[in-house]
Amino acid sequence: CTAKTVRQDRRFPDDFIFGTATASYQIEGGWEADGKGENIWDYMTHNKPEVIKDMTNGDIAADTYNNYKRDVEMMRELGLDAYRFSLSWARLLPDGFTNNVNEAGVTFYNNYIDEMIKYNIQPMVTLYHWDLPQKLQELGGFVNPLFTDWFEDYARLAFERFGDRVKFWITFNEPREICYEGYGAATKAPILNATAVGTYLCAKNLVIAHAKAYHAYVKDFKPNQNGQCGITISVNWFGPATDSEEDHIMAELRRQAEWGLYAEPIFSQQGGFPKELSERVAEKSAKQGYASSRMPSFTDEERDLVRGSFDFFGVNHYTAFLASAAKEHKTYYPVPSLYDDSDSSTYTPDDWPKSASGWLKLAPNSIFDAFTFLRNKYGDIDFYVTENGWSTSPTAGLIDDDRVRYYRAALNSLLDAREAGVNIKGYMAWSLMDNFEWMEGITERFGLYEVDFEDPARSRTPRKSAFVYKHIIKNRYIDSDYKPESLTMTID
Ligand code: PNW
Repeated sequence: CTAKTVRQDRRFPDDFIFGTATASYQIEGGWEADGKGENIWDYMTHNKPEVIKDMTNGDIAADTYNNYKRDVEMMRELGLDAYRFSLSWARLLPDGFTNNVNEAGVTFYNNYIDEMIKYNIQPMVTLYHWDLPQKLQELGGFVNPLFTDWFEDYARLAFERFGDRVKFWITFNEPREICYEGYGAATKAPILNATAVGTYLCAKNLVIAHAKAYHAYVKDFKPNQNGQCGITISVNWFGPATDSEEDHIMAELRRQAEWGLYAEPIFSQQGGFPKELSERVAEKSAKQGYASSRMPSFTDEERDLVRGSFDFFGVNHYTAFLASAAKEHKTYYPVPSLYDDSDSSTYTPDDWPKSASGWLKLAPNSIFDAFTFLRNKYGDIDFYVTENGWSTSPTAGLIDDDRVRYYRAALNSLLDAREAGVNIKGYMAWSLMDNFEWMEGITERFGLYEVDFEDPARSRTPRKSAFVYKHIIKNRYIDSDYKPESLTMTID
C-alpha cells in the first residue's frame, strides 16, 4: 500500500458533524468533590500507584470539574458542531445504585451541558467510559449477571435527567478495552487478569447491558426525546500481511477477537458471537479439560434482544496492524487467553511513522479499509468516528506537525470512505486537550490543546493542530498548505 495523493477538490457536507472527544476520569478531577463515590480507577491508582507509568492519577487531571466553562470556550474557539464526553457513574450514583443520587453531580453535568447548548454545540454523551463505581466492582462488576440491570437503571437515570437536551447517547466506550484489558488482562482497571474466561463473560454481559439500555431508551424516552442511541467499539484495521490464504484467515480471526466479539452480536443479522472464533474457543476448551466452552453462548431470547439494538455504529479508530502466520511474527500469549484462542499474531511495518504511544502508528488509509469492511459486513448503517487522534511526548510542545499530518491523512481517508458510499456522519478528534492517559499517566499527550499539569489552574494552550482542525471545520475542506499565521486563538 502507498499513501494516496491528497485531493483538494473534496468537501465535507454542511451537516457533517465535527467534534472532539474526552472521558470523565481522564479530564474531570474532583475525585471526591461534593459527594462523588469512588470508582475503579480511583481505587486502583490509590492502592496500586505503581501500575501507572509515572505514578500519576486522575484525582485532579485537567480539573474540568472547576474549568468546564474554559472547556466550552475552547469548543467555541475551534468552531465545533458537537462535543463527546462521558458521565462519571460514581459522580451521579456514589454507590452505583439509583437509591442514592448525588444531586451535586447532576448539577455539574447540567451546567456543562447547558453551557454547550448556549453556544449551539451538540452534547454527545457516553454513559460508560471505564470508571465503574468501586462498590459495583466489589460485587463482580461486569461479570455479575445482574450487571445488565444495574446498567439499565443508571442509563434510565441519565436519560431522565439529561435527555431533554442530550440527543446522542453512546452506551459503552470500547468493549475490548473494558473486557479484554480489564478482565482478560491487567492493562486497564480492574486488572483482573482472568485470562481464560474474563474477556468472554464480560463481553456477553456488556452487550446485553447495552441492549437493555437501548431498548429502555427506545421504549420510554425516544418517543418524547427523539434522540439516538448506539455503542462505540474500537475498530482498528487488521489486514493480512501477505495475500496467502493463511494470512487472510489470521486477519479474520484477529478482527473477530479484537472487535467482532462485540460488533457481531449487535450489528450482524444472525446475532451471537463470531462463528470461527467461537468454534476455536469451544475446541480448545474441550482439549484443555473444561466441561464446556469458556465462551458462553446466548439463549435465543438474549440473541434477539441484542441484535439490531442500535441507531448508529460509533467507531474509535486509530491505526492498523498486519496479521501474519509467519513464524518470525508469532507472539506469545498466555494459554488459555483470547489471543491464544484466536491463534493470530500481528505486527506493524517499521516504516509507518511512530507516535509517542507504542501501539499507535500512522497507517496508510486505514479509515478507508476499516469502514468499507464494516459497511460490506453490516450494511448501509449510520457510522460516526467517535475517536481518532495522535500522541506526542510531554516535551514536544505546541508545534505538533506530526499530529497535523495524522489528522489530514485520517480525514482524507474518511473522505475516500464516504466517496465509496460509507455513510460516516461525523468525526470526533481525540482529544480536545491533554488528559490522563490511563496506564501511561501523563507521559503521552493527545490534546489539540496542551494542558499545563504543573499549573494548579491547569491552563490550556492551543497547539498548531488546533488551528488546522479549526480551519478544516470552518471551510469543510482539507487545505494541505494551510499554516496558521500565529498561535493566537480567537472565537469567530
Ligand atoms: C482509546 N489500541 O483507547 C480510549 O477510548 C481513550 O480513553 C484513550 O485515551 C485513547 O484511545 C488514546 O489511547 C484506546 O491499542 C486504547 O489500539 C488502545 C487502543 C485503541 C484505543
